[in-house]
Amino acid sequence: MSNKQYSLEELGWKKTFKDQLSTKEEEIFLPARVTMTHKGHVVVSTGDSEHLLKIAEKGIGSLNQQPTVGDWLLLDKNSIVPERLLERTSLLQRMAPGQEVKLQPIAANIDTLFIVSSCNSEFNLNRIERYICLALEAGVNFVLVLTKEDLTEEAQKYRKKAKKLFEDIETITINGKDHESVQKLHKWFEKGETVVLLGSSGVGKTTLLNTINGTTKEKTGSIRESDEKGRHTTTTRSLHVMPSGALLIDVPGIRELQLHDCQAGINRAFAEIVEAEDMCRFSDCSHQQEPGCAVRDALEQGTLDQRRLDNYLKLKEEAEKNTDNIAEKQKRKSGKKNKYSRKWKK
Ligand SMILES: Nc1nc2c(ncn2[C@@H]2O[C@H](COP(=O)(O)OP(=O)(O)OP(=O)(O)O)[C@@H](O)[C@H]2O)c(=O)[nH]1
Ligand SMILES: [Mg+2]
Ligand SMILES: [Zn+2]
Repeated sequence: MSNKQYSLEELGWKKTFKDQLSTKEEEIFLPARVTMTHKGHVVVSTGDSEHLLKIAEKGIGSLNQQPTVGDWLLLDKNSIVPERLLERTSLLQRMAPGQEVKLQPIAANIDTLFIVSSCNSEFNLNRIERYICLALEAGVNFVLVLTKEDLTEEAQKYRKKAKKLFEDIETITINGKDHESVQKLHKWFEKGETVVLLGSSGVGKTTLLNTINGTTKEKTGSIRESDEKGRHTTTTRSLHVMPSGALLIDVPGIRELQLHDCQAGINRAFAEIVEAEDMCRFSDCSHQQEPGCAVRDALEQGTLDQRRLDNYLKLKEEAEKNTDNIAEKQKRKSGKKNKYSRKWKK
């Protein structure tokens, strides 16, 4: 963020956050929004000033969870130590990449998710469906933004394919480098509204941010010619105040969006499959050999799409497995704590 000063409202402060503070708390605490997260630290802004907070192994100050970009914290007015993380209106999270079983918050207090994909070989229906599940589960509004329309004759073909993924999904094709083209997104940029850009590396998230801002301030990077893959240019999550007064969050390119605890989102994203499943004779039908399988019937009649079915089954299994693994880990953790407390009492 720049050195400019903002009011809390200009940073996205709303009644739902204010309502979480008692009169006493309003006196002693300063609300601050997380405007940047990077390895080991977060930057928060109170509107008047910015502060860098280190993340210790156990979190920051007395917070019981790790803050992420978009979060609201209450800081002690004197010491600037964070005391409390305000309840989020929404949270986008995924399984952390790597071997360790843990969750990673992506962004919090989001009004709209821009699922960014480009009109080239990066475009992938299965991947876009993951993002749709994530948005539906988190209860945030979402829009599909297809960049690089200027580099192909087939932008409308991509758009048509994408539109079929979900009823009424808003799908906008743009040239992210062109100021006029980007105007198509303006209705989501109302003052105080928070929009997050998510997508693979190289799809043009930062380019879009710069064009909307009318600057070249944030670093962008070319994609590889051989496979059109990005080079993971952006390495921090950051929140920016747009000229319209909206808040735009840019995030590093996502390699893998592994879903966690996403059953409701998946069911809504694949409603036609869930509907067919309900008509299978057996409630635990695997849609393989069972008699009276409505899903196989629908496939044969061409009313269900095999690709969507395969992706649905895959996402469902993955999300269930991840949910179980996290629950298992939490159980082990709380078991450990109990053991220690027993030891102390002896
Ligand atoms: N022609 C054209 N090029 C674009 C468009 N959007 C992005 N680019 C180019 O695509 C490349 C990647 O853009 P970035 O904005 O760095 O992509 P990113 O999504 O931020 O990538 P990461 O930060 O790695 O996640 C750059 O060379 C941009 O100039 C577009 O709509 N049209
Ligand atoms: Mg970027
Ligand atoms: Zn079946």
